[in-house]
Amino acid sequence: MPFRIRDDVAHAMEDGRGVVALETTLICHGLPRPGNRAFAHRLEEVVRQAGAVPATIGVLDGAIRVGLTAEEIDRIATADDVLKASTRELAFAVATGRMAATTVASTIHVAGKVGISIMATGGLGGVHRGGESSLDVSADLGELARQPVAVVCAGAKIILDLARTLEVLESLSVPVLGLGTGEFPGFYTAETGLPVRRVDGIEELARLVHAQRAIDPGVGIVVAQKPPAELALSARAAEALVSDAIAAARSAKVTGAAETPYVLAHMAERSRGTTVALNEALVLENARVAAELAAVLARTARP
Ligand code: PSU
Ligand code: MN
Repeated sequence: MPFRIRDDVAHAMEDGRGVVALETTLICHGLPRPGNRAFAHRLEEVVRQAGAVPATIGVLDGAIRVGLTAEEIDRIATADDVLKASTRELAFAVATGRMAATTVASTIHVAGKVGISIMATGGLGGVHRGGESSLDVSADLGELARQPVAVVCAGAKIILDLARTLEVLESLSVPVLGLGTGEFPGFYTAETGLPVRRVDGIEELARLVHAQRAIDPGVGIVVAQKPPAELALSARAAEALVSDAIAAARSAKVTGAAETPYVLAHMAERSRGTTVALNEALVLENARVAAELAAVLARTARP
């Protein structure tokens, strides 16, 4: 088995306590160094404080680690040559011993395989702008259609074509819920004008997750909440940053897996760190809510 589950994560799963899967692409390719390392530890701490066990997932020394140790988090957050591994890259990373960070797609793939049903992240991947001709559509969407994992996020990244992203999720029969909002959030901004089904409160959300599992147990769920209001950008401010960043990526001919990290880094630089503070704050908030959801689901689980 290429999966190595940290002891406390395995025990929590055996005892039916809440576990929250966390990804490493956000740590290694989404947030700038050196702050990414302390942030990864803080993220785990937030999950613990909210009553669940965090399992940060990544590939190290030829094994998929479900629950990196503190030392492993330090290694992956500071290493130079970390692969961004979507699901199809997992086997390559395991077979070659390459250090690899997992995306939403590969994190929920691993979570689904080992039986973890909640994940937290920042913003989902989706249909890229121009995706109708480039066919650049994140593997996050296809994986959500085949892993029974609820992903707590701030919607999908504003760098994408959000309307088409929602269309694909509908085609894939993946429920998209707005937690405390009827508008699909766009990561840096709450204002997208795109409607989603609204749920209010963790208890109502938990009932919905239970119902989904009973009805269509092979499929994931998107749980989207607004980015924190104190730091969130207006739609217009976000759009200005995004269009510049995408134009820069196009002229630098950055495509494929490198595009999202490039665009995020460009916006971080142009906003002088504003987007980084916002990104960190929204991920922490999503992790807290994911942990609360995991705890409620564990408490209300049917035997
Ligand atoms: N959320 C963040 N920052 C990130 C990501 C999510 O706040 O960097 C990552 C996730 O790992 C997601 C990936 O799966 O961005 C999407 O990459 P792509 O567009 O190449 O599929
Ligand atoms: Mn892509």
